[in-house]
Amino acid sequence: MHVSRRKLFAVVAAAGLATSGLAACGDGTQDDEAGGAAGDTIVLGFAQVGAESGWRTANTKSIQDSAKAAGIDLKFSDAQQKQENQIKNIRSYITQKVDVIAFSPVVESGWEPVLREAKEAGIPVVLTDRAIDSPDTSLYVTFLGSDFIEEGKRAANWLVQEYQGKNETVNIVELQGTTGSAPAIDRKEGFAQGIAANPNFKIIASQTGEFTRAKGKEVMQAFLQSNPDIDVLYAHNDDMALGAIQAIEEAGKKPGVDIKIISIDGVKDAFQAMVDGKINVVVECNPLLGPQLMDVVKKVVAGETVEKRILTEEGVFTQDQAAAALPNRQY
Ligand code: GYE
Repeated sequence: MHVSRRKLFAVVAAAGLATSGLAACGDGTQDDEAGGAAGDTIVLGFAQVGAESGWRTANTKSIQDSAKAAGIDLKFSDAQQKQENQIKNIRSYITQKVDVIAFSPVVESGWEPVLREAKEAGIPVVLTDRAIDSPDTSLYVTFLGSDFIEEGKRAANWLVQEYQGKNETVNIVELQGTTGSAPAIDRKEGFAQGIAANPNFKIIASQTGEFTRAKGKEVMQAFLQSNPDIDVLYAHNDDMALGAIQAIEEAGKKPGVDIKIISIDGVKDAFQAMVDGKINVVVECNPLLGPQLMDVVKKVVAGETVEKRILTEEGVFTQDQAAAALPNRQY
């Protein structure tokens, strides 16, 4: 009997079996042709969040480059930070009968219906970069990405060290990422946990800057107008921090000195800002998920087991390390 990759996945998944190498022999059935590629070529549908940040640009490039290198036929879409678009794009991959769907969920909630459709069609789904909040973990094969709570804690740890032994109030403003997204929720929470033990740390304003430079600048301008006494900016990503730097300079203050800046991601522009003394610390979040994603996709198609959670490894960089690290930054 001829069994397509998708049906095989459904069978393996339903039986809860981990079968190695079973589907390694591509079958070249019509189902495969329907995926848009002939024979053994794996077709991957990737529903990207958007192009909101330097991190995202690097992430997209990594996925495109590594699909090419792995000989995987990539169907790519950009949802412009809108969940409705992303759902539409995922549905279109289901209709096209791709072999695997991967996506970076713009927000955490509201994915069950479309992921159930994928499951019923026997198409495995891989979450990359951002998680969903559904308790039904059978809706996806694995989640590949960073630990955003840990990143928030690392950001807070730097602050705790910086003010160690000083008994003064520290007024913090926070630029949050996209409302409802895993990195915005978790980076907020991790940071709050990290500063909780010391009541001197006060978050006096916290608002979304949607992970973009333009919005980061706009919200920082508003923060500066209503709060004359800001000591620290905690930005959930570099782009918002870079936008905020402009607002701070336009207000006649020195970023990195008058207002200390903590950021997350670690794109080159943020390293340059550290070298220039304008950002104090960057918690790294690695966007180069492409190679790991292609490995996972190949394994899933081959019927091999993959870990339910694949973590990426990341560091923390301060101004004194920035100049040495800058030439080697890949994004
Ligand atoms: O930090 C931000 C991007 O989901 C980790 O999304 C990602 C975040 C990243 O827009 O720059």
